[in-house]
Amino acid sequence: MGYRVAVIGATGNVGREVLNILAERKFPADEVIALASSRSTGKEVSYGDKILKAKNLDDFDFTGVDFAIMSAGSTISKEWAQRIGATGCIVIDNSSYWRYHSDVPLIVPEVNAHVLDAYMANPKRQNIIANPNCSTAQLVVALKPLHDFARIKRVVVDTYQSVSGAGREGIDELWNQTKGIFVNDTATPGKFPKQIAFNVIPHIDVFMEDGSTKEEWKVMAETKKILDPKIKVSCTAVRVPVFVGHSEAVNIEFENPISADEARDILREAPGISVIDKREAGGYATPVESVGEYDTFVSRIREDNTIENGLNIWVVSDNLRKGAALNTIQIAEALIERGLLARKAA
Ligand code: 11C
Repeated sequence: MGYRVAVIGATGNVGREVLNILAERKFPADEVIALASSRSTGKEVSYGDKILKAKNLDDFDFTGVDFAIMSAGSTISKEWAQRIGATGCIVIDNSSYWRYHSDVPLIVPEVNAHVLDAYMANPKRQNIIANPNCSTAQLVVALKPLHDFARIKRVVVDTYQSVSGAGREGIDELWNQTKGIFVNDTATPGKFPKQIAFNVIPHIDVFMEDGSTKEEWKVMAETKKILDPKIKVSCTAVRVPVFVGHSEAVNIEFENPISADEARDILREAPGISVIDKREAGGYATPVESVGEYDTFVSRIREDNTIENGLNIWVVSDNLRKGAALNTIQIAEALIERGLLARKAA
């Protein structure tokens, strides 16, 4: 008997990727159940060579389900996660709702899988594990091995985030505006606050009191929670007209010396990272190449001589995969590999 896995929000961009990756990685599932809101109940989604019909979340009984992977937004996660967790099912939540609760672990397995050991040993746990924001996930994968070597003091990150981070409507808006501009020179903003086709927008999520956006705040708060609360993080988050794949220009200040060559060697050995760093035209990763990949790509590794112990790197990843669906499945795999759940054979 393998595991029973419920995918909540199965008809959305991330939910579909969860189903694809469960099949690709041959996750030891005996049964995979696609769940959706009443509006999407009955829609068909692919799981490997099977077609699943989405069932209504409202009517579903989670008894005997091992994992619920939730990608249906904060409102649904707020309403459902504790209820599902109380049945003994492990909820792995993609929304931002539970991430900042002190009793909910926020996990990127390459960085802090060990946190799961203490969490699962706690009899008072709610069985909720949070998945970070996509921009944070790829950032901490790249920072972790460098932090272990030379201790990071401060990070300044500028993001270049694809429209798929804003869901199906984001993808449709870039497509429709691009066509609109060619056909009749019009681009009507809807999902995004300004034209996104042939433009960039320095605004993702709502504005906070200090002038930052919530996306920028998330990158700061989540990096501290996952990697090290002592690291100072400054972020500017920007939406760019790319369908899939987030990029980040990252400036890092370390306590101890680290050369570009040392950083390159460390990153080459690090889990979840591919280094593509030739100092020539095309010798770096761009979002287009990241699509469909599991790894986070690191390029343009160079010393920043304007500060002591400074480095610049360029980090690119598929935001729907490492930034969302893949990371949730890696959390489930980490729980199994670390012997934190009853072992089952597929
Ligand atoms: C974006 N990063 O690109 C966002 C999407 O907190 O999980 C993910 C939001 C989140 O718009």
